[in-house]
Amino acid sequence: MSKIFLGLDCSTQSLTALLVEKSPDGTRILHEESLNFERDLPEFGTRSGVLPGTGGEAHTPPQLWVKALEKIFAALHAKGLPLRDILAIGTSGQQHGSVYLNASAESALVAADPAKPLSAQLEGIYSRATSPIWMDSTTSEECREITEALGGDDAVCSLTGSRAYERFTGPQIRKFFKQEPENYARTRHICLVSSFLPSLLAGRIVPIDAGDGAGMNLMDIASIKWSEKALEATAPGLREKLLPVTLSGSWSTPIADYFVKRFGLDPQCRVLPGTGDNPSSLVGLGLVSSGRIGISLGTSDTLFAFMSQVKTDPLGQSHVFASPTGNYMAISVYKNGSLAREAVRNQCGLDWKGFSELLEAGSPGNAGRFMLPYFDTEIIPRVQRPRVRRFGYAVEDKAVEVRAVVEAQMLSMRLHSEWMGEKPARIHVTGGASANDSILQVMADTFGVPVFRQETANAAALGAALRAVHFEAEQGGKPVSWESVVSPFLGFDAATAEPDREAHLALTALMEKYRQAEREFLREG
Ligand code: ADP
Ligand code: XUL
Repeated sequence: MSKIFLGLDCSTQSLTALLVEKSPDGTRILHEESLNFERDLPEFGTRSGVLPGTGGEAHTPPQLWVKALEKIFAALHAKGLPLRDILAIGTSGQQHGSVYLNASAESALVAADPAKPLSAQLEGIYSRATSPIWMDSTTSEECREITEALGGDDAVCSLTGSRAYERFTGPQIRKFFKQEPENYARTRHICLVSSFLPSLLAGRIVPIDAGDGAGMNLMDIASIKWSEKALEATAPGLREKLLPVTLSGSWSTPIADYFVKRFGLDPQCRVLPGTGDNPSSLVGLGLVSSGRIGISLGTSDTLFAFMSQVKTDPLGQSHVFASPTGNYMAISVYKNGSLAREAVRNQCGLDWKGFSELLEAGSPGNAGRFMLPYFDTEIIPRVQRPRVRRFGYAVEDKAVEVRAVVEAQMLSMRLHSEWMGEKPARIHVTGGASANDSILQVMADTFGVPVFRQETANAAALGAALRAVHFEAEQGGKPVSWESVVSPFLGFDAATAEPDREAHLALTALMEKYRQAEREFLREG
């Protein structure tokens, strides 16, 4: 008898549903369905899921997510997928984004009539028509105010896991309180995007999961509870507007009658609290024990690391979130990822095949030649004026240039993850550029560990479904290892790239030159 689980991921641009089937033959992905906000819900007028805004404002109407949820269930239902057999639903969402609900919200959710569209019945539940999302950068003043009230950057970072950032929910809430005090006062509940989705599914307001709670500058990262100090520094009366933080897997509630009657779900189906897309991807990428890091080579390069204990970045450049396994994770975002590799590829007049050939033709460590690759401004380390600096060669030397950009990216990731104190034993890669084996070889050589390519593009949705699998397995009363839940998706039979010892030594030597050059560059300002 097979069991079915649903994972839903509400990202910036799309909503993805992923069904996992667990049977005596193993666990597999049964179906993936995606809906694109701009293309499939044009009536909201978003561009790539975001309303046109000025001066760094990035908002999305929350009704778009309600309609998307209905639409994706309708699509799954129409395809005859076994919705009745879903035992549990895990959700994840773009981090930091917030939804503001008035006092009528909960009763409207409970009373929703399955004969009518859900979105039409929820139009009156908001105390703020649009939701600020993670791309919003309009709260520098509020970040400064919160930082000052809490005693400086280092104090905020060690209390909440990150310095105050414009996109984090606390500064966004403070701005709303300052600019619209009356609407703030009529706000009964503040949800995250990641807790709004399960609230719709459950027909009640669902608590905030610790993984995304850590993206608010409001949660004490060590105790996994709201920090009274941070709440006070943000806005008055905030405590009453937030449900308690919960640990992933320790809470669930039955699916709302609406989804039972309208789409045929089983009334016994459980809804879990939703987490952020990054903590969810941690599970989807199989990063459930020490020594595993994940690297996504997308538009930006992002490094995820499982951490058994809480530890914060002394330079405040990386974020620390709670992980669904009850541990922690660090996440570091490098802006000069694929776009920097593309800049070099284009400047050398190459396609990816030509780029890879030149990369392979060079020798690891580039005979001591290297670059500082700030084609754009950079987050880690903080560089505000784009500049590329080359050491020991000229830009015309294409082969050296191609190797220099990839080695610089890998060296920078290795260097700036030293503070995590967890030496990786293996790296799991995903994202568009992970298709390139030559780049993965440089990664394996730099870190000195094997690199495994993940086949799933939807790591966050898979992670959400696997959290549901883990939750259901533990209902038997015995603890179930996360390893057993993620292992069917890891493809550990063969590494995509194995490190070469000589190459690793050469790159380790180059890292010290790189460290020194970066330090001097940053000192120049
Ligand atoms: P996003 O962050 O938008 O999800 P993707 O993960 O889809 O991005 O990655 C897109 C990037 O992948 C492109 O910008 C491109 O530079 C890069 N890419 C695609 N194929 C290759 C390749 N063979 N070698 C290197 N980079 C590649
Ligand atoms: C993480 C962040 C983004 C969003 C994207 O801090 O802002 O990764 O979660 O969905």
